[in-house]
Amino acid sequence: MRITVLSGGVGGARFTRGLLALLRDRLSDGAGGTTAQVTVVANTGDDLWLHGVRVCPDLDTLMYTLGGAVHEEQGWGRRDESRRVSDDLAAYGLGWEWFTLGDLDLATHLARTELLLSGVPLSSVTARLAERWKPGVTLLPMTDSEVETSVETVDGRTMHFEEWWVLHRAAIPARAFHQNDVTVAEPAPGVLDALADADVVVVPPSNPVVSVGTILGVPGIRDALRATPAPVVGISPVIGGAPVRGMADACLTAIGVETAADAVARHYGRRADGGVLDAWLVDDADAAVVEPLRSEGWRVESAPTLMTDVPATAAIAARALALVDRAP
Ligand code: GDP
Ligand code: FO1
Ligand code: CA
Repeated sequence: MRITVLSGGVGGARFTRGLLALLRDRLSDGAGGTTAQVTVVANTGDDLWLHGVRVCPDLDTLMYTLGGAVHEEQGWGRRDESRRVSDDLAAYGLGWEWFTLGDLDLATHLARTELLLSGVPLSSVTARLAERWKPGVTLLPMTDSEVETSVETVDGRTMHFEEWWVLHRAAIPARAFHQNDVTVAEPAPGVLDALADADVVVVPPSNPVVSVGTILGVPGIRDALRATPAPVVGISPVIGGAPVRGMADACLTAIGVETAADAVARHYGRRADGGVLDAWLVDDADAAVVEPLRSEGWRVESAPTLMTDVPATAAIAARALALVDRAP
């Protein structure tokens, strides 16, 4: 069974961790793994150059989370991290105090940068780094070219997504999100095949705007999603009118979408209506949107969708796959 997931960082990584637990249980290979093949297409719009190294936040959150090395509470960066290098860089007055690199995390960025500078494309670099962490999935950047997200705020400023997200905590109202040079970007090798050849495609509870939306903005990916014979099922990242964590509400507001489980579904759109989804899983707190969406033709159900731990997340994944008749 081939499953393709479009993912940002924390939300998509935690979902995929639960999905893998479900697959290892239901489709066991008898050696602790699974016979299923999971491909994760990751957002790279958060990426940036810092201190001369290339930082890929969502790829690293996926790699560390699925590799068992992530700082669980933070959702990003390494467990057991230290900050000797970033503190010493601050002594030189370099970098931002609001966005720093841990010492162990820095090794990842140095390894990535060394390989990139030797001419290795990001998709191959990612595969090389994943050999160490063994995430249990094929981890693909959405594209090999640099397409950094910049945020245009309503007061006329433009800044890197990370500045808006981390320094300003998305508190400055945004007018638009732009991915630099995305119009000339191509899906990374393997991405289109992962969509065309999947038995099921999952849009996890990632940020619909700056994670999934950014992935869909790479030329060819949205069309491939609309064209795949695989059913496409999404899980709402909004519960009871609010994101579970982070500031996806600020992102949705910026593009004129209400922060609500049904509004996000309509934003993605049903494939039958020109959108990208066939089915949508909302939280029990939003059960009231089920009937109205069904009356519009949606295949939709409510279920517990808080990823409180791995078993709970595995159950969410099971409900999502069952919604499109792909329960393992
Ligand atoms: P990021 O790149 O680190 O922001 O991570 P993602 O874009 O992959 O996911 C962020 C989204 O995950 C946020 O909008 C959250 O609302 C959503 N999220 C996080 N935890 C949960 C959860 O337990 N359940 C649901 N349904 N959504 C969640
Ligand atoms: N988030 C923070 O809130 N503060 C930081 O100092 C910070 C550093 C950082 C370094 C590497 C990395 O991969 C991620 C980092 N993040 C930090 C998280 C980052 O903002 C998120 O992972 C996503 O980009 C938001 O979707
Ligand atoms: Ca992210």
